Amino acid sequence: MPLILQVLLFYCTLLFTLSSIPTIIETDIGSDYDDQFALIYLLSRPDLFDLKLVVVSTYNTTARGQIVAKTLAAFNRYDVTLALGRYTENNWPENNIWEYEWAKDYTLEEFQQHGGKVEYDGESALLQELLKSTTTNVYNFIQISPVTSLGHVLKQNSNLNLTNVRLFAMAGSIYQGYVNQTSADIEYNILNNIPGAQLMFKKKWKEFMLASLDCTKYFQFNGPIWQQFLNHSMSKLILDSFKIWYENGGKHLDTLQPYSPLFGTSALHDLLAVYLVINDRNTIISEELPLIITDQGYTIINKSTGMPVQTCLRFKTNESVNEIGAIILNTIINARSECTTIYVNIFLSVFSLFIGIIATFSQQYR
Ligand SMILES: [Ca+2]
Repeated sequence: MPLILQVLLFYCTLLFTLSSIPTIIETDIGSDYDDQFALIYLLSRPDLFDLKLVVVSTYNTTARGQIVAKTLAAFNRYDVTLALGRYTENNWPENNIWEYEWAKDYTLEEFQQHGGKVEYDGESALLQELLKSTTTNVYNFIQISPVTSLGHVLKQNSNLNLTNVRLFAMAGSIYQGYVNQTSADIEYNILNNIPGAQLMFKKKWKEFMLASLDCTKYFQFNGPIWQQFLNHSMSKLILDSFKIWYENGGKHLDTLQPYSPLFGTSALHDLLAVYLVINDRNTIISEELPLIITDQGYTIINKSTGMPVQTCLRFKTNESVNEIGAIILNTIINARSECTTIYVNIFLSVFSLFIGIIATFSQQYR
């Protein structure tokens, strides 16, 4: 991108974030593709999200960090801090970071040379950011990962006040499980760290909205809205990374509808958690449920001990997912071009005014 456009994009983003809410996201980006989609959508809405911190969690957090770094760089968002959660070994098949090839040549050192900020103690950085929340400085917390970094922070700081933080999480399964399962499943984000999830569900938040499997497994975009997206030059960032993820192993996931880069998306579980911030009651049916996490990892209703969680349970009509998809894909397509256009128009208006004043003065003194 030319330097002048980068500068315009940066200042345009700053202009938008003046009225948006400070936001933290915890993500295990790279394994499933939905984290990448969620992050790109979040970065496409600087009017809603003043993104402060991205924490990467579970297993190879350096590789996940590189994917976040390359995405932030694409949006010229070197003001956002990238925080690395604990690096751990594992034997889970889900550790395959199929998207890594897309970012492997963009090191964290290069990101920092470009102006990016990296915190290598991600949990400490997360705690410090959460401590900034006050009644007059409410935060969003987007949780789209096993509750690992947040889980450790909650365990070590049991008195941490989060009543000024709005939580939007992808987790759990209330009535329906994965794909065609018509009873509840143990959802992956919970299974991967049950103690962390239990702490998150016990905590008192300002607000807690949940994207559960009951909704997210239906959250796939395809058909005309996807074809229109493919034809737009601004979709390149998603298509490049989506193709690599798909070919390296993403193609084998079990989903309700078939998917491929040319046909449509896999189930974008995490993207729904970000979309919930809008509180779109025209398309989403949710209920406030008192939820707890059992020691086995099930998400169950418990009226005596469950904290209230506004839970997505289904979509209003069969068309609702397509309607949301059109909104999200158009937002991503237009984000950077619209932002730049606004600033170019402001610049041209100011320039025209300046020329007009010069012309007026030159006539007066002729
Ligand atoms: Ca995730």
